[in-house]
Amino acid sequence: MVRQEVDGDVAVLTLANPPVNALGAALRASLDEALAQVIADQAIRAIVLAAEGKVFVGGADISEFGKPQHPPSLPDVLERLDASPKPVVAAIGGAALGGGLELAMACHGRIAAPSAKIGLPEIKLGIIPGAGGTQRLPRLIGPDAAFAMMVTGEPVSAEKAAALGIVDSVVLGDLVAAARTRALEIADSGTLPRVRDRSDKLTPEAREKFEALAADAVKRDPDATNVHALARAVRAGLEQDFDTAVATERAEFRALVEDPRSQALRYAFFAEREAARVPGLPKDTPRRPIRTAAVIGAGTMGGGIAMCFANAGIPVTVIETEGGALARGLDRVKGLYAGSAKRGSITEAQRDERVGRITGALGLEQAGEADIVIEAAFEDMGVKREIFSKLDTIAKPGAILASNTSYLDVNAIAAVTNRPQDVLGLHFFSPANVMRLVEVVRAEKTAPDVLATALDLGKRLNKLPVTVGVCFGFVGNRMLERRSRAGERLLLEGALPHEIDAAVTAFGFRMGPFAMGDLAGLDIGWRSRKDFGGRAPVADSLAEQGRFGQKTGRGFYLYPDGARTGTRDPEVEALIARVAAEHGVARRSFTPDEIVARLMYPMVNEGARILEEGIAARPGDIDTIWINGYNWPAWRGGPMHWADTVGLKTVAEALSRFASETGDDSQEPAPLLTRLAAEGGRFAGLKNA
Ligand code: T1G
Repeated sequence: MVRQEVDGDVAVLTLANPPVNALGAALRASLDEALAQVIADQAIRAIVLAAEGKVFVGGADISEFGKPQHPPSLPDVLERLDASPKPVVAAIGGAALGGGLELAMACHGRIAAPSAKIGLPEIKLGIIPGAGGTQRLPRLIGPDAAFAMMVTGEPVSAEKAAALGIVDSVVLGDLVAAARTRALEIADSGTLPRVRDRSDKLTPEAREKFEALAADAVKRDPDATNVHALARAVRAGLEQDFDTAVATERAEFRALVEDPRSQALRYAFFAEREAARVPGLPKDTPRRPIRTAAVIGAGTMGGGIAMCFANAGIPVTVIETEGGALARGLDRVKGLYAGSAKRGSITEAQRDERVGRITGALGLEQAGEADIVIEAAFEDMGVKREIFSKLDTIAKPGAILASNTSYLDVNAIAAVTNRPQDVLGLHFFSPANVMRLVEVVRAEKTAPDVLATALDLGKRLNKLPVTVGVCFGFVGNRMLERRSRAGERLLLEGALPHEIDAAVTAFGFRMGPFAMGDLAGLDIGWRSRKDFGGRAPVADSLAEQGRFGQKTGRGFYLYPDGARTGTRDPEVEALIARVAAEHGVARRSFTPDEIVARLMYPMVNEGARILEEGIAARPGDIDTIWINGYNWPAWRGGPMHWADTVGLKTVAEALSRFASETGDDSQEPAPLLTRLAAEGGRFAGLKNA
């Protein structure tokens, strides 16, 4: 837990609690005891606090929240540092996050390695720093800069941390030796520079800037209880003495730990990491080397996928069948990189490096040397089967053959090759170079090493790969189809497009389904329904009139003069009434809560079926998909976690009611949901399916 070494009259304490030195109860106790010993040891003049592994301290142990706290608490350990008559200097060799940074700020000095990331990400977990962070950071860098850092939760580089004044210096080479020197310098100086004693940064100007930032933040997200709490905690530090303000912060923090938003965000944090573990896929499964890639299709998706490889340093060939499409695709990619460089999100050198890793080529035979080939061609089974049967003879032995299909049967695609074990789906989400989620579609014959390689590749591409099984729409789109169908039905029953969109955005989505449809283009769904069957009477009627949405200036809404936000169109509302009459559907008004239930419960029901069929291994995988692929509000934890908070009995009873109201018996609760509801169970209680 904490190793002690003595080097002359300096004690070096090294935290060792893999994988991230999280400050769980055992580590806190071990650190507290070690500090007590070296502080009491007359032979020791100064102390260095170091850590093992690539992370300095990843924060408090999030898995302990909401459970009985074992002493000493982190504030107790920091009080020991405050009371220390000897200097303690932190040697920050890696990420110092949350409680890790709070620990370092309670030291008398901080030396960082160039690779260290420094931050207080608590806001992302629906809480705020709870061990002095809202008090010490403002004393180091001012309440304005501190609030700005804490309200986004984004870490800064070691260099930036030094420029701000969070760390004293950034040192290449032997970090502990540098920290040792600094600790002895402080010991020799005869003074103990405690952050809590500083007030030079707490100026009226800085306070004014802080209050303006706080007002903005609260206005931007009025329901974010933790943003309000963060403002109150920082303000307390400007109005109360240090210890009183720390107590204020602690009270705010403890209240937030019990907040359902924070419980959902902490659930999502672990669900995302759990998704990387595929039941039955041993950790030591061999991987195939991926040194080069080929993407078939230079369209929006193909170009975006190619950018993911180029961004990860993997050379990639983009293959088209004709020169014009290839040139247009490559130009689009170059334009995207130019935009990023112009905005400063990448340097010009990075732009040129990444563009340089993407080669255009004509003809499938150019894919012959690639370690992985990703097909991103037209969403048509005939096209895909033709491509895969050719790739079967062109791709080198052992190459992984992946389809970026959003819906289609990957087993049927694999079946046209003589190497079904090398075939799987990699369903990227648009825009592929931005969205983190990738549904890794495991076909019946996909070999374990191919799946393991694809999951590692997903992480290497800085994506969030979640393993799913083969069915129409896999997990995300299969559930989305249920919400779309429910939305269409609601239109016929009397809820207007803007009422439905308003209920969905109030629920926490960035956009409602109809505004989203107008943005994506109503022609896409219309064509897909024509190919795969299914009817959306209102959306189809609009598409048949050429009302495709923003791209035609009219869809569910009107977009006069290229407006980006739609306005209500009486013509559409009259059309809906006509279609409802044709279908003999009586109309009535709906409350926002009814709209949310009618849209989201069928999704949850489909999620239950997906679990029953083993298409997803666990409810957390479904939630991870919806938070990262469809912008389900993370503070609601995803559809399955949210259903647990609603109560599965409530959900099941409502679904039965919807089935009888709409005559659609596919709304009847799935057997798994019925069983859990009857037992008073929760999806969270399910072990891996
Ligand atoms: N607590 C418990 N487990 C943690 C953890 C944490 N803080 N951080 C990571 N893990 C686990 C994670 O679940 C995974 O487990 C393994 O470590 C590797 O994680 C009092 C209250 C540090 C940048 O929010 O951002 O301090 O799946 O895959 O990609 O004010 O982990 O292997 O079983 O993410 O190398 C604030 C959260 C806490 C940082 C490393 N701290 N962690 O990234 O590894 S609240 C955070 C991260 C707090 C104080 C407050 C990242 C990382 P498993 P990983 P990585």
